Amino acid sequence: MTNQFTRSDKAYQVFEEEQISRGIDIDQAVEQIKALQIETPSWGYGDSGTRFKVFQQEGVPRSPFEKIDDAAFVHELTGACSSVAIHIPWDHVDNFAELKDHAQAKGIGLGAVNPNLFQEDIYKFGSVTNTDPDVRKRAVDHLLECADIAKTIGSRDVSLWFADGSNYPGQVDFRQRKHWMYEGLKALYEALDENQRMLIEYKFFEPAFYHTDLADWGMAFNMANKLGGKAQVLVDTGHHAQGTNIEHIVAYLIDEEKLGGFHFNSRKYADDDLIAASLDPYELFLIFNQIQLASADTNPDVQKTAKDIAFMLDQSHNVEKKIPAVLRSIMNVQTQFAKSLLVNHQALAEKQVQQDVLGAEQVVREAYEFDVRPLLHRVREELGRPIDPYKAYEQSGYEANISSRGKGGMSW
Ligand code: AOS
Ligand code: ZN
Ligand code: ZN
Ligand code: ZN
Repeated sequence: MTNQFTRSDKAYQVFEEEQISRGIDIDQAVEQIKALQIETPSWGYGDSGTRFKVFQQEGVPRSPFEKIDDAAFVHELTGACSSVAIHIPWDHVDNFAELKDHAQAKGIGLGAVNPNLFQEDIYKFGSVTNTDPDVRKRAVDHLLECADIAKTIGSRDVSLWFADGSNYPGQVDFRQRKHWMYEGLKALYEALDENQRMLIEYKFFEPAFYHTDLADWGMAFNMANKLGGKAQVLVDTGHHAQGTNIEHIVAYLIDEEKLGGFHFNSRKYADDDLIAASLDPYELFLIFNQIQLASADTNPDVQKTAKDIAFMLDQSHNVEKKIPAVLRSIMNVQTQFAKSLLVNHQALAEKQVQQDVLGAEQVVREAYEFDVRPLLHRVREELGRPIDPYKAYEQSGYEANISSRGKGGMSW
C-alpha cells in the first residue's frame, strides 16, 4: 500500500512546530498513539440490525474464522486493532485452540470473551437473577465455561453484560436479585486466574424497560468492589441517560482503581451502537483527557489503572458496511485520543489553582481544536500502515474478494 506522507510535509512541520511551542512532547505523543490498541468486536463484522429488521449484506463472514480474517485485515490496515473480542455462543467452535491459532496466523489475538446470557428462552425472566434455581445454575455454568475458554485462548478479560431486568413495578424482588447477581459474579470471580479480569458492564435500560439489575456505574462498581481486585467496571459509552457526564464517571472509577474497560460507540437517543465518535466527538475527547490526566497521577496505582484499560468497540452495524464502519470508528477513536495528548497538563493545573474558569476551559478546548491528521499520518507511516486506512480499504480489493462469501453470513 502506498503512502504519500513524509515528515517534511508542510502541514506536519507547521503542526510539530506549534505543538513544541505549546510545550507538548510530540515524540512522546507519537509513541502513545502507536501503542494505542482498540479491540474490535467479532459481532461488528456479522449481520446485525434492530428488532425491526436485520438486513443481510454480501460478504459477511460465514464462520468465526472468517470474522477473524476481517478483524485481521482491519489490523493490517491500522496497526491498532491487534485483538478481536468473541461472544459465546455466537463464536462457539469445537476447538478454541484452533481458533486462537487461526488468529495468530493472521497476525492478531483473541481478546475479551463475552458470555451471552440473553438469547435463550430459559433467560426470558433473567439469567443469574432468575427465580428458577436451575436457570441460575445454567447461567453460572455458562460463565464458568467462558472463563475456561478465556484460559484456553489466553485471554485476560471476561466481559459481562446482563440483560437481566424487569418491565413492571412489582414484577421482581430487587434486593433478592441483587444477592443472586452477586452470587453469580462471585462464582465466576473465583474461577478466574490471578492474572485474569472480569469487566462488569452496566446499562440503564433495554431490553428491560422498568428496571435493570446492573443499571448504572454505581451498581457495577459496588459489585466489583465487593468481589475484589480481579473485578473492574466496563463503561459502554452508549449506556447512560442523556446528558450524563461520562468523563466524570471515568475519572472517578480510575481513581478508585476500578475502571477496566470501554465499549466505544455513539448514541443519539439510547444504546444506538453507532460508529464511535460519529455524534459527539468532544465527549470521547473529554473521556480520553481524563485518562491522560490520570495516567500522569502522582499515585502509581492510579497511573497503573489508567494505563491498563481495555479499549474495545461495541457496535452494531445496521445498514452500513461492516469493515468500513469498523475502520471509521478506529480512526475516530485515534483522532480523539491524539487530541487528548495535546492538552497541556501544567497549564491546566495552573488555571485550576488560579480559579480561572475560562482559562482552564480554554486549555482543554484548544487541544480539541487542532487538526491532528498530520500527526496521525506520521504515526501510520512509521507503523508502515496506509495513512488513510479507510481509503486503503476501498482500494484494496478486499471487498470484491469477500463478495464470494455471498449473502446470509453470520448474524452478530
Ligand atoms: C449490550 O447492550 C451491551 O453493550 C453488550 O456489551 C453486548 O454484549 C454487546 O453489545 C453484544 O451484544
Ligand atoms: Zn457494550
Ligand atoms: Zn450496549
Ligand atoms: Zn452499546
